Amino acid sequence: MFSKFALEVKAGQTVVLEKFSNVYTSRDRKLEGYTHHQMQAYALKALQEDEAAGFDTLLAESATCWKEKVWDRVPITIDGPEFDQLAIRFAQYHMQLMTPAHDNRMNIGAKGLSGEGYKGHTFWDTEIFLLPYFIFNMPEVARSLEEYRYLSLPGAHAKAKYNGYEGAQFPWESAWLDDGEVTPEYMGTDIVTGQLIKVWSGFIEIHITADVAYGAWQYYMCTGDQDFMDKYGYELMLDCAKFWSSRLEPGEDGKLHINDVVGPDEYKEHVDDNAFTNYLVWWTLDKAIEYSTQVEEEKPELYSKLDEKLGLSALREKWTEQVNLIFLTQPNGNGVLPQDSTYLMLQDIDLSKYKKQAHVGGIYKDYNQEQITKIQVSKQADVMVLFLLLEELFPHQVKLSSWDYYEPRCLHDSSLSLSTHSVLACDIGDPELGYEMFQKACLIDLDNANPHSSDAGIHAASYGGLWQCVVWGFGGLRMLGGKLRISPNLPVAWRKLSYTLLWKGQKLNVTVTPRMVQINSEKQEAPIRLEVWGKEYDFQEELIVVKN
Ligand code: IFM
Repeated sequence: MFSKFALEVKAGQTVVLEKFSNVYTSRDRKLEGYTHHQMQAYALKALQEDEAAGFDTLLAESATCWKEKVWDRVPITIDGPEFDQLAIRFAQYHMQLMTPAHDNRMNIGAKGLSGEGYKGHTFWDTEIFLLPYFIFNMPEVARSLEEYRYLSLPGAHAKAKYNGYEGAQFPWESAWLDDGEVTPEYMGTDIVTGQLIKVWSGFIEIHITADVAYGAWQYYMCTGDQDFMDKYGYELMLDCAKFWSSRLEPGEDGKLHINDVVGPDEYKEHVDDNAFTNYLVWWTLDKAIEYSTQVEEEKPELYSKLDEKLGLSALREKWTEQVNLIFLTQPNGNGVLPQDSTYLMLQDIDLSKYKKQAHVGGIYKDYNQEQITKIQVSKQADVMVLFLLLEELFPHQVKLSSWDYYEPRCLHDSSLSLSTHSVLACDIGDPELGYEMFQKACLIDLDNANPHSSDAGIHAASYGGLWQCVVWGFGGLRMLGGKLRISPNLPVAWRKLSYTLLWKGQKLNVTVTPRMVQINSEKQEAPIRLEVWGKEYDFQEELIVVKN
């Protein structure tokens, strides 16, 4: 719809044009049952009210709302280069704006609300990159995102059934609740064959089903929201385990394998035993055994409901037989954890041209996907994400050797990659390397030298990643096996960092300087146990730890 305005202005005269607009859709809960005309009337009335209030009033109201809901509620202050502060605020701005916190039938699109890339679909980006920000700062929003997954179970059941499996197999790309899998089947043209490229993720990038289970658990561990678990969480996690149990394949070695998958590193298609996938599947089954036993003992009514829905008793027996047979790859002689059964044996080529590339995806100009799959080159963090999620399973030396092995082979062609590498660099004791990665991650959408990188929309998950760099990497925050740890690692460019977090409903203010961490609890509630720089503490009001 076009509007034309004509007016005469004198040279030097200022003209101010105020435009009021609003958007309503038939999916808005408050417009349910409205006819098209009723919706139009509703929207028009709202516009007239806005116009009557005037631009300045609306601007002031908006600023107050942002201040109360975001800047005062989740204050993050970096005493260091101004750009770093700007970048984290830009990340918070987008995370707030793009998250449909008002409606649990919706989730976050991979491009937020800023562009049409990925058609607004939701990926693992939510659970692994964005959810932690909300869990630690706005748990009610995190719960809504989790409820979306629960409400999407019918689509996940349909996908599992279609593929000949049981339980819930979550779609790689997800949209409206009952849509099920919405990943496009083909995209782009193969430079070698000239044919359309098949998008295998929708068929075999199956780790999403473990990521969903992990997200629910992380939410529960940090918030202690038992109501969520009773209504949704247990069922969600157990249904995921049910799928995995039916997906495991017995091998000739007596182990259970997961063959023909795409792991997080999408440059490797049709691989067997992707480490990230297998370890998280093992973790999901382990948790399912623990929770189904616990629910049976402590909540018999809930247990019989879940048993009726999922067939829990027989399942637990199967899970117990399976869990220790799952093939879990072990570090090689150099301490490197193999990403899958073939990666370390693939051809090594000189990647310097692509490591220096100005635009992502340069390797596709020289090789097609089939060829890339045969080269030791990664699109994004894979084993590194595993180290982040199940940190306590892997020794320091394995993380170090694996970082040194995989990072030079990783092109960071996905915007999800740099932040994980940054956090891991801090974990292996190199915050300067972490800072270098963080600085690059800040530029993903903010780089003036690369103005078209966001044409299809901003890179939503990278904003959760930036928060992880600042608060998890440099700020040292982590939930590990249900326990809180705050072991900061400031880069030299930062003199001080402060942030807040919610731990089981208690608000904590954290201030970090290079050699000190101070943690204050806003209300003196239950004592909190946490680990700081390798030592355990219990505190109620204030804890100050100085580094030796
Ligand atoms: O989920 C990601 C994936 O890991 C890499 N390609 C883009 C997707 C959406 O952000």
